[in-house]
Amino acid sequence: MGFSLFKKDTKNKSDTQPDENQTTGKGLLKSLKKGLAKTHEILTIRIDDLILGKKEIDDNLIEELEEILITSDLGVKTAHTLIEQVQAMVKRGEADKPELVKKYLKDSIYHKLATVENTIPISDNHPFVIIVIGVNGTGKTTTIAKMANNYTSLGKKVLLVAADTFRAAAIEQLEVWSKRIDCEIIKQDSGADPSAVVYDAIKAAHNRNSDIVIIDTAGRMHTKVNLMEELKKIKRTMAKQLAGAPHETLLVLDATTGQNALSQATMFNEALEISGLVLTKLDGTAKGGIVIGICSALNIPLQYIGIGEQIDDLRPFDAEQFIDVTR
Ligand SMILES: Nc1nc2c(ncn2[C@@H]2O[C@H](COP(=O)(O)OP(=O)(O)OP(=O)(O)O)[C@@H](O)[C@H]2O)c(=O)[nH]1
Ligand SMILES: [Mg+2]
Repeated sequence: MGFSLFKKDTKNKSDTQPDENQTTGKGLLKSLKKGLAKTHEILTIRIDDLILGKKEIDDNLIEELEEILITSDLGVKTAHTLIEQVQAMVKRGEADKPELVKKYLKDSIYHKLATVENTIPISDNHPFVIIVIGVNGTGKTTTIAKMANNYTSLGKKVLLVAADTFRAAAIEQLEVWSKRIDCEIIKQDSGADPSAVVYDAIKAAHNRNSDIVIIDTAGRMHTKVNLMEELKKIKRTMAKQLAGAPHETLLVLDATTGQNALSQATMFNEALEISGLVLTKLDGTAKGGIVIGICSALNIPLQYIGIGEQIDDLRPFDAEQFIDVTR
């Protein structure tokens, strides 16, 4: 059985006062709309304008549709695939009205995103180990704090692991969060081997009966082979110690990077088999639509979205809501 990170009646331990709109859903919809503004525009205004008054689907309409999708932030590959599918439908006689094409596009974007449920099955694994990776500054440590806060609020015993040993400030940052959330942390001095820190942490998790272990790693460029090897070593180390670990490998992507997020996801996935994505900073960008291309190209679910810097600003991703807001 799955275990959801979020519950509607979650009591939050945060001492910050989040924007009321943010928690009531109004603010969330606003953030989502802002982050996915381009996708919203494509699926509504531009396609509506295109099909307005048109009764049949001809080559011109398909061509213009393709142009709209390609100039969007869905990504070129996703746009091509969608058009090919529309052409095949028209050929088979399954879509004889432009309205049907619009409905098909919306439905297929939904299906590209709704591949996997947004739950983390922690119940079968004790401790449940999550490793969080990504390029520099995407929001890994902040996302970890948000997740830890939610799990703690649900009564889970969380152990944070400071495996970003590259900078002393990174260890301190996680320590500050652990105090604020009131959860345990495993750390060593900066410069320590991150695999050694993780080894200690898994041992500690057994001794302390931790439910969930969340490992923070140093930001790294997806193109740096030696740094990717370091992450592989961390994963090997824990797999030897605890069968099945890590149970979740989360890649954190910064929505403001747009198309570059796809190459990050592709390379991190090749090296480390990502199990879930987190898309952060959706509160400050109009480039969030790239995630549709990533989910469909790599078949990895988007688990969470970050919509601000506060501890409450993390939401499970809901494909239905995503498509609803683009209506
Ligand atoms: N607006 C906004 N800012 C965010 C979000 N998530 C993280 N940030 C901010 O992004 C900045 C970097 O966040 P960190 O969590 O330190 O990023 P990181 O990936 O751990 O960075 P490195 O460890 O240096 O690679 C901080 O200023 C965060 O407050 C978000 O969802 N929205
Ligand atoms: Mg960090």
